[in-house]
Amino acid sequence: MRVPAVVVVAALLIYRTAFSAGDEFARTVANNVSPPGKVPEGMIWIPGGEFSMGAAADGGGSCEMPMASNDAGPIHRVRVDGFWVDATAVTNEQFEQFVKATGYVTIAERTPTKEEFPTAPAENLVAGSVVFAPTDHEVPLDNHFQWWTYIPGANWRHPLGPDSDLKGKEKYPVVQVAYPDAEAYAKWAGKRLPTEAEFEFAARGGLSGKTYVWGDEFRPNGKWMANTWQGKFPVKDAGEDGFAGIAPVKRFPPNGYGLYDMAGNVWEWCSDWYRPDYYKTLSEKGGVAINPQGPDSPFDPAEPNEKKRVHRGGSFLCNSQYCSRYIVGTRGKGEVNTGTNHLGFRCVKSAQEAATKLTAGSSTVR
Ligand SMILES: [Ca+2]
Ligand SMILES: [Cu+2]
Repeated sequence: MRVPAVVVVAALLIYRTAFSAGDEFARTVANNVSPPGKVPEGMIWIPGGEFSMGAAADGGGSCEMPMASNDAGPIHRVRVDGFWVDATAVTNEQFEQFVKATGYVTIAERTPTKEEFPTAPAENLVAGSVVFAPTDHEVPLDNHFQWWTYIPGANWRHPLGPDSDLKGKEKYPVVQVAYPDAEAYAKWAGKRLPTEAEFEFAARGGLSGKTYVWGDEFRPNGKWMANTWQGKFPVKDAGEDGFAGIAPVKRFPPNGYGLYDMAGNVWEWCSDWYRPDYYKTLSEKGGVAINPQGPDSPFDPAEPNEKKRVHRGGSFLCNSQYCSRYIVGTRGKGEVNTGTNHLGFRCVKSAQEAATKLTAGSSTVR
């Protein structure tokens, strides 16, 4: 099943050539706006501005789903208004506060109903979620069901299944949250989920067209900059970066804006519907896309019946063999009601009104 390296290289060259036209990054021009008012706790002011969005290469893989086209291209010009963003992914202790305050029950904790899944046998209608399990031997990387399994009893309190818990994991990102769960948390916190454009603007940390959120070198001076996978995927995570599996927040250096784990550790929900051709649509319109919110409806040709939203950032499972989506600008996607143990979120807060007042006629090049 393994493809000779020479074929891969040839395919990559053809691919690069085919996609090179228009794949050019221009400089990030940040808005010249001061943070409006007091800093909300745990958040960081992102000035917003104009930037080149997308990735020149898609990293040659796609985590859960094989991909027919480069959904992170073409590179196109986008402008976002200033906003606040959580410095880290939402942690277990933060999510716990929300649940305590509201009594909220996450999707993974709810028993699926006969109405939702009319054809499923009754014994399959069990609350649970999707968990990664390493394989005991090398496998062809063409079928993600080899390492993803639906585990009854898996949910945010038991991220790997009923036998797992959150003891000592207060500062770990909450996982096993579906999109409506993340949305409910955000609403409670007086925040919202980021658009994909906001996420990428924040992730780039003021840099323009770099491969990673910190620059062009994966390990500058030998330093690990993000929690990813080392070793043979999906057999054994060697954990050379200090973590085999998920890490607490703030264990790797922040990006230029002071944001942690904008690449690696856990994927994060964005509010945009997923369509692989969305950037193409924006790019064909020409000009600068202002505060893009994603397409009006979701469509993934790989699974046309599923409603998916965008995931960003990549996770501790990302690796150069299968899915290198810790590369900034690359995209992920997921069915809205499905959580996994490598998917979390962080929130943003609009400062649009205040920012508009401040920017009137004063937008300058940084
Ligand atoms: Ca790791
Ligand atoms: Cu990945």
